[in-house]
Amino acid sequence: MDKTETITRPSPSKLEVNTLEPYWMPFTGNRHFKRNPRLLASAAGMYYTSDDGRKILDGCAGLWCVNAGHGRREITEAIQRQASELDYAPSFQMGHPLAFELAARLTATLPGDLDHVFYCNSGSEAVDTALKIALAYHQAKGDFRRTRLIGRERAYHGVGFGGISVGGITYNRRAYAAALLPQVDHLPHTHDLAKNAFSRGQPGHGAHFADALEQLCALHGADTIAAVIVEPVAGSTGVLVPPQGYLEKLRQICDKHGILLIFDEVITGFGRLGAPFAAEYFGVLPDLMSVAKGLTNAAVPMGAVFARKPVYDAFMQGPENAIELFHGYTYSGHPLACAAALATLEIHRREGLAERAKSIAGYWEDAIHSLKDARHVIDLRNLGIIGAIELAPRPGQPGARAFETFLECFGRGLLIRVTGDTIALSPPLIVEKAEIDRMAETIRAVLATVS
Ligand code: PXG
Repeated sequence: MDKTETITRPSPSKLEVNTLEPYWMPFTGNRHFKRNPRLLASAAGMYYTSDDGRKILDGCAGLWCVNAGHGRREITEAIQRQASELDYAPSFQMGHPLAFELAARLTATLPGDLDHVFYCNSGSEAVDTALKIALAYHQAKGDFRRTRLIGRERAYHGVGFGGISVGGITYNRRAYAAALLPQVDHLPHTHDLAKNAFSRGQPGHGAHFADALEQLCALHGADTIAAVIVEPVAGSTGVLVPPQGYLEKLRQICDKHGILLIFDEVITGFGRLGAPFAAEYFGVLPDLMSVAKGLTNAAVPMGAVFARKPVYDAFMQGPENAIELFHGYTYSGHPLACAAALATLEIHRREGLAERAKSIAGYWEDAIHSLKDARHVIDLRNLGIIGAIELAPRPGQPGARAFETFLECFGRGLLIRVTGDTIALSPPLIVEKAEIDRMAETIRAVLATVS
């Protein structure tokens, strides 16, 4: 597009886009997008409205983050009130009441002795924070050999150097290979189509994938490993549900060897599985938990790390005025984010969103698995209000079939996410049965037209 060209579309929101060129879009084919722009102008409940006035059913809660649905009035008002009362307070050596209130409310709802909260601004920052706390924890305890981090193949832990180092998505690492963290190793991923295709909920086969941690302990020396980080349900890589017994086994091996277990709950947190957190859903308590997204219903960026009592306590030593952890962000516990999070938690509590998700999860599972005979489908996966539809790749063109499906669904008023040749669905937890039906019907119809 010519740089001076002006695009002005008729729009109910009067959104005017002067030029698309200057914005370097994240994880987007910029040239394709700018030739075929897809702009969202407003949102309410389960729907976006595009800039040309079409209603788009949100099949992925934005990017797995708007769990309570769009445009929640209480959240908007809380942000507005907070902005006029206290716009910002320094986060180092100073505080403000809402940050403490939010931490107290969060920890009251967390399982086990996860009773401290460290704030940041995104999932990527939450992951890097959790990894740094894990490393610093062992140092604080005088266990200076534990410097190794273990991630997993196909994992997505955001885009910081820590996150891509423990992450396992090839394209996210390749260009930065020279600068990845040293002393990182990876568990195998748990995807086993031959044994587990079309599993409903947790697949029965594959707990043994956790035994690879014992092998890494033997290889590197268990006493050199600081932490293992996993997504309880891997999302971005195409929705990989943990096999039955797998997470329990990881926990046992970590306990046996004094290794910290980190759950990256950026997408599984805040009701997505039909429980407040995956830790509760699976009955496995991690030592550290990274969250973001649903924490504020995405209305203001915010991330956090939850730490168990012994982790926090290990740092609380030495002179009282000494800084215990050399880490933090200008916007840690930003007042607007805290206000949004408190209002979000109140909506979750009042509307019982995790319970609601649980009560509708069976219907969701049936809808996902109703696509078994749809064209191109080679696997269907689900847990809580997460669904995945894996397509056979078009020969020689990996990802093309799913991307065309995404474009065609958008044209028909349904927003889905695709990664590789997998369609991932994660609507807001307020989704109604009729909307679930529409998602399945639209995808079936579109797959019939995609070559
Ligand atoms: N950890 C996990 C498990 C995530 O899913 C991040 C960390 C990073 O969060 P931030 O806030 O830095 O983006 C994520 C992010 C998708 C998709 O469609 C998933 C994410 C982000 C964008 C798209 O699968 N997850």
